[in-house]
Amino acid sequence: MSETLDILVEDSESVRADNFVEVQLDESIPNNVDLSSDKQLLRALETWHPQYLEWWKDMGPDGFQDADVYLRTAVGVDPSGWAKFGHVKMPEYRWGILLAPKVEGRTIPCGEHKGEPVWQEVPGKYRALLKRLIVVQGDTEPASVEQQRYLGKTAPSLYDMRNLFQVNVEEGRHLWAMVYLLVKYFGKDGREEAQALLERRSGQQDNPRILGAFNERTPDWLSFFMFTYFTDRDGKMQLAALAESGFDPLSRSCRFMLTEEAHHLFVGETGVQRTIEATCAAMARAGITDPYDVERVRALGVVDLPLLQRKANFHMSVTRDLFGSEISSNGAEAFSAGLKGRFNEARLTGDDHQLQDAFYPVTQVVDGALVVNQVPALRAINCRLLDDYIADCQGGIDRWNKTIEKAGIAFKLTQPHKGFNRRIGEFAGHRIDPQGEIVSDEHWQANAAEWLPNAEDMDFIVSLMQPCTEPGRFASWIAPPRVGINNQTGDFEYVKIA
Ligand code: BYC
Repeated sequence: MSETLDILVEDSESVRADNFVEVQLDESIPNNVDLSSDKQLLRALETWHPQYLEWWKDMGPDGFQDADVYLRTAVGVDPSGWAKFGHVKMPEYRWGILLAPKVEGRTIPCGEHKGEPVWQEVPGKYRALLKRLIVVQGDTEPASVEQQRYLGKTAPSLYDMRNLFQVNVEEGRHLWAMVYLLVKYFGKDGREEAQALLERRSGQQDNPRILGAFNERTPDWLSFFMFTYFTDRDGKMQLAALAESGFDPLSRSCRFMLTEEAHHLFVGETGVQRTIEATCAAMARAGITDPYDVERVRALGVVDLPLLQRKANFHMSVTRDLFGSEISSNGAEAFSAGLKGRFNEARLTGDDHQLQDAFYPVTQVVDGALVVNQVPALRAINCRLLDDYIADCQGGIDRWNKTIEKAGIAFKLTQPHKGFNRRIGEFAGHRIDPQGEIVSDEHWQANAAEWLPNAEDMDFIVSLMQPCTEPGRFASWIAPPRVGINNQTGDFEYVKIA
């Protein structure tokens, strides 16, 4: 399902739940993988389940475990009716294992095994590589819940609070999806990895989450919206690449996860959009047209646009690091093995999907200058996915800019240069400004506060983050949504706080 289509479903239609495919909902773990016929697997998952609940209670939304939240629960995998809505206490959410339907006759879309039937079991010689991909994917899911743990307390409305919790429970379900694969297909190792997924902690020094961005803080709602727009979009791209996997159970898991991911992107895009709407409206009321008249804009209780740009710069740059090094032998290996494709691999035309003789342009720093070099395409797989990601980010940014333009404010949000503020890959260790100029360390230090959120910005944001929990009310800095979730009215009580 496309991002746009899912947004339409979420926003304007009541999602029907009467048309699902073979999902056993009344079992202890709802599933469409016939869990009850595999007693050993069922036992392993039933052992993991209480540990997962412990983790959820310790690290899930703080202070809201007893609240009744209007949540969407996946009850099937048919695109026309896969979810139902209702008030649920989060620890009682029905986290299930749902795979998209099998595509009969599916073949491996890329790499050395292109055209061979997809694997239903783990291909022995790629076991370690495949397990690593699943573990890395799985690790991001609980990490994001941990990062967002305290946000409920400063929610700008019950509508937003509900969206936060929806994202959180679905990240929990995505963890279940990866744990199912580990436990079913990787024996004892897999069970140990499933355990370790509950033990690492975002930001913890001794046992951190695997990837950098998932150890950063998500301290406020602007970070949350930027995270769900930019970082969940890495989720979209990576899940789409894994949905092309020759290991069919991984492909099917990721295909279904993508339907849920679309809502997370919607939360991010509309969250930033509504922030911009509130800013533009307040500026118009006060007769302010200069977006850099920051002091006066902030006095109105809204977020100034230059601050939004700095927030976006931060989230874009740390998320770009999640694609790994632009030139990577791991990336080449995963593609050649047929374990991970490019974005839309099966639908790409114009090459042989094996890329033995192909090249791809990669920007590199050579002798203090940025140079585009043609690099063997196999080794540049990560770079290509990153470039596709950067292109995919632009749609929402253009829509945000339209709102600013319509308000008559001369300001445009932009994406910084690919090399800006990077810690992984070709640009790591270099100071590159948002325009793509290589600058000295001294110049960077003198200007960083213009490019990335500074201490004053963070203090201001904290001052804005006052909770607003009366049904139908919104904090000053964010406009109400155009449509309620599942078409609910404006004053609907999305969260009944205990
Ligand atoms: N931070 O050859 P390299 C989501 C490690 S988000 C720390 O450069 P490779 C979600 C790398 O692990 C999607 N370490 O790159 C979003 C490797 O270590 P090992 C998550 C990093 O391996 C929001 C070493 O550096 N899914 O779903 O080709 C909310 C050399 O690696 C980083 C996936 O990422 C970093 N940023 O690519 C909730 C898909 N980058 O193995 C959820 C699965 C690299 O030598 N993962 N390293 O110890 C992958 O496809 C790959 O693991 C990566 C890295 C693309 C992440």
